[in-house]
Amino acid sequence: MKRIGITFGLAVDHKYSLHMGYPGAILELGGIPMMYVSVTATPTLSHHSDLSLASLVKEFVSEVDALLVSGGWDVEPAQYGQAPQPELEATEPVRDFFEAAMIEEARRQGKKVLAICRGMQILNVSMGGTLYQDLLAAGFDQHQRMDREYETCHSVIFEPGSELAALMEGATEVNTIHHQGIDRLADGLRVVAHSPDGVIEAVEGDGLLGIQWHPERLYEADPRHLAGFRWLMAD
Ligand SMILES: [Mn+2]
Repeated sequence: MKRIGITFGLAVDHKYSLHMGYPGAILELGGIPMMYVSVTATPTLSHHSDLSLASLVKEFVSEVDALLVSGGWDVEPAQYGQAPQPELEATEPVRDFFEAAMIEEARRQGKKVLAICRGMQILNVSMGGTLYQDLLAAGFDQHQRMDREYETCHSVIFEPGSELAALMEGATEVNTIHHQGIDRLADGLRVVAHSPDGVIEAVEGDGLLGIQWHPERLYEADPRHLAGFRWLMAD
């Protein structure tokens, strides 16, 4: 059975959270979800504080067959060289560094990475790309539909030949609960789906798949949304 490492972060201060659909989808496909909480690797009270972030993520990634980077709050704009704009919402700086290190290590070890919502954004940023801090402010439609997180809200247009499109078996309607999105795409990634108003909704790269919508909230109603997870679990 494949072991899939899943990263996650804060719900509110001092409390972690992970939508149950992420491990749920892995279990649905016969995999073992392994949860890796975002850590700094600098425990202040430890007498064994010789763990660097690099050595910690090396251990973590070694334990799994592939990596799933889950959704969450905003990416810190300093990560892509920008000052915060007024529309910026809560950020998770510790998580930014942790997940960027996990992604880098997974790529080094030749393990696949599926990155969802914030995950796709940190994937792009960690490889040198930038984000729109707020899609509405940048002139796009409203993509933040928390009131309909389990429903499809807009369509996506796939690029011909996309691996994800083939796995989706014709499903093109998705949910949308993000207010940030990819601006400049990182080298090594290619756009494979966008929304009608031009927001990048999925990217692919060598062993990399990024999805801006939330299939972990849709697969129970429409199993075609297991597509990304199937890709992650495949050899
Ligand atoms: Mn969207």
